[in-house]
Amino acid sequence: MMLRSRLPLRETSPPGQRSTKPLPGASGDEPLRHDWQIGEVVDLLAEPFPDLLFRAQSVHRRYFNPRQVQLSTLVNIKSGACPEDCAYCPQSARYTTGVVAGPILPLEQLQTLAREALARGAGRFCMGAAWRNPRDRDIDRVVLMIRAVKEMGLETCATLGMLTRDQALRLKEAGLDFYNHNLDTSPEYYARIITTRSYQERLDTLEHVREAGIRVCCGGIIGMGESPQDRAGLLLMLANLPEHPESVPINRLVRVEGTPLADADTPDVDALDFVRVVAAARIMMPRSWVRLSAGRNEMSEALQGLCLLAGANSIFYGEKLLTTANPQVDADRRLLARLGMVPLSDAGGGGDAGGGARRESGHDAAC
Ligand code: SAM
Ligand code: DTB
Ligand code: SF4
Repeated sequence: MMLRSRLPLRETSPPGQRSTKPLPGASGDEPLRHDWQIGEVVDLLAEPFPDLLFRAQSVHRRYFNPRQVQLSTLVNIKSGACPEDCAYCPQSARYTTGVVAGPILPLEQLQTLAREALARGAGRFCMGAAWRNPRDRDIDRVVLMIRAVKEMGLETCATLGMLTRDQALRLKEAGLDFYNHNLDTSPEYYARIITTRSYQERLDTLEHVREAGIRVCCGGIIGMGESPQDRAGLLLMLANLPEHPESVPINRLVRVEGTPLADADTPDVDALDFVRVVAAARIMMPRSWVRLSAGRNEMSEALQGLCLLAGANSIFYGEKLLTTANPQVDADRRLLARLGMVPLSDAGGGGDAGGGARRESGHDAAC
């Protein structure tokens, strides 16, 4: 089903090809900030809801068409048996979660999945692996996958754990468009969640990716028992990076049975507080694609709609994330239609996902 908007969708282009004509609600351009202070981020998150959402929407309309939503499909190319101890993760070998460990996916199988994603209308294909870090021979395999997926006209994204400089360069040479590596939470809360790799190691990988010329996808998880100060700390770390990540995934914790966080004595994140984080991310990183990532399956459609109003403009599309459930494709299409929103790949691209992907390939496009 192709969705149509009543707005002339080309009025606002993705940031790589920004239109000079702002949409209603937009105001003048402001320089991007990289000097956020923790107090002002805490205050931003606590702003009265109407003011916070108005600010977020105004910023959103300055850089994006608020009716367009970018769609990415996620595939687990290597499942389970990960040596890391991330307390949220069903793929850690340290927890019994029912995830079946498997070898790296054969190339032919990956190609079939990519073809299916393309046919469903995804513009981008993201390959995830349950690795602390890939070995060089793993990179050999991923290089072949990246080439194959790119040949289909899809943009490529990978999330493989920590990378060395050389590995990042090899992925770039293969044609990788985006690399996802999350900070997950604030530096202060981090040790409560992961002990097997440091915050600095994550920052080092982000630097290697950036230096290799790959666009950065970096965000975190909300709902792991962190305080408002920690949420502010995560947003501050993201926005104060030397360049804003082109894409900022905001995950809501999916409590997977068997992981330490499944039964942790920590409250679920309040729905409106989650929206506040999305809005603050939009305000602080105005040109970035803010992705409403894990946790949508447990959210009402009204809450997802509110997140999309607060400045989220990208989702994972397809019934599965890496190991957990995501909303059905048809349900997502219906939700966007009810909101009067359109998948980016349909917006002026005649439903041609490849066309959508090409139009997004400016510096700022989402992963
Ligand atoms: N192994 C690689 C790594 O850790 O960078 C790549 C895959 S890892 C699953 C990618 C991200 O998924 C994590 O950094 C985390 O932000 C998110 N994630 C994993 N499990 C999650 C869960 N149960 N709920 C929400 N987000 C989750
Ligand atoms: C991100 O920030 N979220 C995605 C993607 N990057 C790789 C992963 C979510 C995983 C949720 C748990 C699972 O399905 O295993
Ligand atoms: Fe391994 Fe990544 Fe899961 Fe951590 S988040 S346990 S590194 S797969």
